[in-house]
Amino acid sequence: MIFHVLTIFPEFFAGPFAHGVVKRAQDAGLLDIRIHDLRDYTFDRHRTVDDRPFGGGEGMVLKPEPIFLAVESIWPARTPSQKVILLSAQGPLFDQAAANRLSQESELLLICGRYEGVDERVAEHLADEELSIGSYVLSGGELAAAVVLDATARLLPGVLGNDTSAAFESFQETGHGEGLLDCPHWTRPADFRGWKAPEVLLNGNHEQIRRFRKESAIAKTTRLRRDLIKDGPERGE
Ligand code: 9D3
Repeated sequence: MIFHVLTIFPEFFAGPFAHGVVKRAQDAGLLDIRIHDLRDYTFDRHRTVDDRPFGGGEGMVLKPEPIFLAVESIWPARTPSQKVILLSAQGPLFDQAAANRLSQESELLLICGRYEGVDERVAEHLADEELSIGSYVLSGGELAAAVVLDATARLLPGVLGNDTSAAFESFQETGHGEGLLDCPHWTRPADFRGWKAPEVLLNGNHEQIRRFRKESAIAKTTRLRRDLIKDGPERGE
């Protein structure tokens, strides 16, 4: 899968993609990440990418010309399989279902917003969709692009030892198993500062272990994420 990222901070991405799963996926040739500097698509002396908002108000807005020109240079003959995603605080929320969906694409271009926002013509006439990673204010789309790329790349066939067969699709993660958080985990030492790992996990009885994990997943979900429990109240009380 090919990911293009369009940003005014290309150096930002040296860190997030140089480690772990994303790094290994690139080294294995399963993932190709190409970072593009938006300022390379400007022609004035100051390499201007932003301007003041029509109608007045605080802050600056990313201009449309460099963004359209960048996409048209990256994809001179853009096909319907080449999808543009605008990371913006206004988009619908990115979740595991969206990651599953994006992992089926072959080539994506992520546009990172900055300042007060991006000229609306980018959302209207260039992007296939807008995505936000959560209901909080970030200072730009770069962190969001890294999140979307990481969550999507780890689902690619072969990346996490994911099966490359057709069966793989039906096993794609839903985010929380059967609507539950993962069960809690322990590792050695069995006694750490007097805090003991549950005895049942050490006794080798796999039927007991399976039941303990199911029960502790339900208990943890009830405590931390009651909103995930089906038929339960939306908000804990
Ligand atoms: C303070 C400015 N906000 C008015 C209430 C609007 C605003 C403009 C620009 C809010 C955030 C941003 C920059 N954020 C993003 O570009 C962004 C983002 C986010 O802020 N939250 C969650 N996901 C994303 S994806 C891109």
